[in-house]
Amino acid sequence: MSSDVQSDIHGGSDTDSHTASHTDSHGGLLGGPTLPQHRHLVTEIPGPISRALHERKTASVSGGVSVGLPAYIAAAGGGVVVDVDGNSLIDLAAGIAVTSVGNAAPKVAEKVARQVHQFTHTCFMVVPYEGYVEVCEQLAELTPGSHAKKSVLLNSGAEAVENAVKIARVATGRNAVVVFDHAYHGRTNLTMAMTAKNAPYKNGFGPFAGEVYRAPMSYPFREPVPIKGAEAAERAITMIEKQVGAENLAAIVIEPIQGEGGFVVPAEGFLPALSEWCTKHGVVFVADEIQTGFCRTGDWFACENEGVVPDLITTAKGIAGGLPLAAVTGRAEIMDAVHPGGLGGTYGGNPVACAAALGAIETMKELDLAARARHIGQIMSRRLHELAERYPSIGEVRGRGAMMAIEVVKPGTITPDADLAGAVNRICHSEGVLTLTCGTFGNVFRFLPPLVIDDALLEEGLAVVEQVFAAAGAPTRRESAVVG
Ligand code: PLZ
Repeated sequence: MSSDVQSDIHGGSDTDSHTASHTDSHGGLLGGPTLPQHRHLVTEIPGPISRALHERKTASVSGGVSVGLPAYIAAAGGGVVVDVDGNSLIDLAAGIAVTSVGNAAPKVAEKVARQVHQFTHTCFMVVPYEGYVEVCEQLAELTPGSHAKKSVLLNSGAEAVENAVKIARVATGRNAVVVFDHAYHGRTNLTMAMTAKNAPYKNGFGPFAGEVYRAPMSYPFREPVPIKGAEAAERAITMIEKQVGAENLAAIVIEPIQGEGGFVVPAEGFLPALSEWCTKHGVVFVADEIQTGFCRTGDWFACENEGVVPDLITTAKGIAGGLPLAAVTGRAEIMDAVHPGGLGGTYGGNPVACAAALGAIETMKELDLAARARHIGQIMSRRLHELAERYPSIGEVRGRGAMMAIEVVKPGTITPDADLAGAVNRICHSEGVLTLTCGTFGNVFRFLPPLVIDDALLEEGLAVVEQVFAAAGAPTRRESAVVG
């Protein structure tokens, strides 16, 4: 990267009213909330320096690793990511719901810097350190339920899900695991089996782990006949009882709002009914809150919305402001069912990642980011509903807090329109707004802004999305009325 690009970014005089209000304790560093909070394009996207880097990527990185937008990033903070060509993009992705506290958040950067100078690794299983214990104490305090809780720390979401299954199996002495249609739980062998969507996650990677059973999800937009949450739960429970048998079932694993599967919010009553059935039959209810957790949906955890208290909860992503950390937290007696030495890994709960998590959690508390997520949700919901009024290609606006999406369909039907969703996504990128798609049918356009994004920037990002819908050729209601 050229040094003038760096000085451009850093030297930007544009520290106007859009600059994030958090104080800058790192005057000399790139990134973080010191960056001007604006959309500012100086080249086409990706620009020439990014394109050159991408050639090197193509030559050196496995073709199996694809990139949504090949704009290479030099700095990021607040609600922007700045690329090596000096373009400042509005971040509506947060690295897939990870940098909820913002990129290079001051408390995270501070604690990481201090830790990295003290020690970087001992392996907690060899000689321990306080940070790991402190993160587990925070998890016990923050996750739903007032019962005694314990945790194990790991490196990735998939690893947390794998460990939740291991723990549930030992605690129950049973093998089977139930997951749901449209679920996403990771890319390791066991979690591939738990993930629903074949391409790109599973295709050709089998054979998959056994004893994983898939139950019907509550997906209100796609129900042939509208049914209540309790009825959808009954449908899943009948399948489980008839095809698996409660006596064989170790755990039900479910995302309270599905992430990669399409931001599917189950009908009210679905989660509580499943959780109650689990309690009655000695089945471990595992909430996979890897994407929904840590303030994203407007509560510390999405389960809280309906008062569901999971037996185990998996977390990752937002927990550590961008450093790799994940956890399984749950009822002390379940977590302690595992024999000594049964859980672990070289890097799990690495001290630098733990320091980052403590910085991120402190930031969430101090800035009340759950409230911020609710506020962001109000802004997004208002604008996306306005958009849906205009464009019948938007079949549904859904989500909660700072986790919202629109499902793109052929007007007047529920037939997915992945082409239009993809086109909108690509044009948003070239207009300087970093967005993502998701969904089993690839037709869900989702928004996961950092929770510290300022209102003006968020509104601007959503205004671009609105313009892009027209540019992508989406028919308006009036046009489709004429055609149809
Ligand atoms: N459970 C609910 O959302 C990760 C995956 C992106 P890891 N989602 C983003 C991709 O294409 O790989 C996720 C999740 C839920 C588990 C995971 C897995 O978390 O940290 O990616 O392993």
